[in-house]
Amino acid sequence: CRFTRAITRRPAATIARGLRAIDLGDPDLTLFERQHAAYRAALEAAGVAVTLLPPLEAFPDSVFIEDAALCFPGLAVALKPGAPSRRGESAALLPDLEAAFGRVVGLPETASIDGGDILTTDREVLVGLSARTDAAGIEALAAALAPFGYRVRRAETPAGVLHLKSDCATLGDDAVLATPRLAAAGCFAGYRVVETAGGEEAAANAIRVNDRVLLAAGFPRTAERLDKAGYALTVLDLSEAAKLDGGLSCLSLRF
Ligand code: CIR
Repeated sequence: CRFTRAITRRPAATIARGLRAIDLGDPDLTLFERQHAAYRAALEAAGVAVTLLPPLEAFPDSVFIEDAALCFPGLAVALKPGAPSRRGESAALLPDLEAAFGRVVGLPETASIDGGDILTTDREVLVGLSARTDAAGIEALAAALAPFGYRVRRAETPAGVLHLKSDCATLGDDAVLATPRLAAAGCFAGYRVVETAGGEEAAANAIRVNDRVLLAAGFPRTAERLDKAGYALTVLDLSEAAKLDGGLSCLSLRF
C-alpha cells in the first residue's frame, strides 16, 4: 500500500529518562533532534506528508510514537502500551488521532499491546507476544480489527528482544526483512525473506515507505543484500534512538 501521511512527535527534553535494556549512555537531545529532522525529511522525500506533534515531557519515550497507536489508511486504533511509564501515551495522542481520523477504535484496559509488536503486511497483521504485549492485547486487537476485514495472527517475539519489529520489517509484495533468529521461528512461511547479515540484527527495524526502504546506518552487508534485491535505500543515522532501543519504525505512524 502507498502511504500519504505520517505522524511523528518531537523528542522530549526528558529523553534521558527513557527506557532501555542495556545502558549505553544517555541520548543527546540536540543530536536526537537533528536525526529526527533528517528522518522526517526522508519520509517527506518518500512522498509522505509529515505531521510533527509537540514533545510530551511527562513521557520520556513518547518520541517512539508507534507504540501508542496502530494506523491504517482511514482507520486508527489507540493501543495499550505495556510499560507502566508509557501507558498514558495513548490517551495523550488521542486528540491528534481524532483530528486525523475522525473516529478512533479503543481497546479494553485489561489489554497490553505496543505498536512495535505489530507487523502489518499486505495480507495480515502479525502480532508478537513480548514483555510488552500479552495474549489479552492480541485478542483485543483481533476483535477490534475483525469488522474492518483485517486478519490478526499471533507470533512470538524472540526472547530478550524488545519488540517483534525490532527483528523484522515488511518490504511489501509478500517480502519481509528479518533476523535469522526470527525467521527460524517459522512465522514467515509463504513470505520471501531477506535475512539481516550476521551481527547486523538491529538492521531489521527498517521501514518500507512507498518506493524506498529506510534503513539505519552501520549495517553495510544488510544494505548490500537489500540493494541486490532491488530496493532503493535511504540510510539514516539514528544513534540516539538506538540508545533507547528505538529504530526507524518506532518514530512514526504511517498511513
Ligand atoms: C521503550 O523501551 O519502550 C523505548 N525506549 C523504545 C521503544 C521502541 N519502539 C519500537 O520499537 N516500536
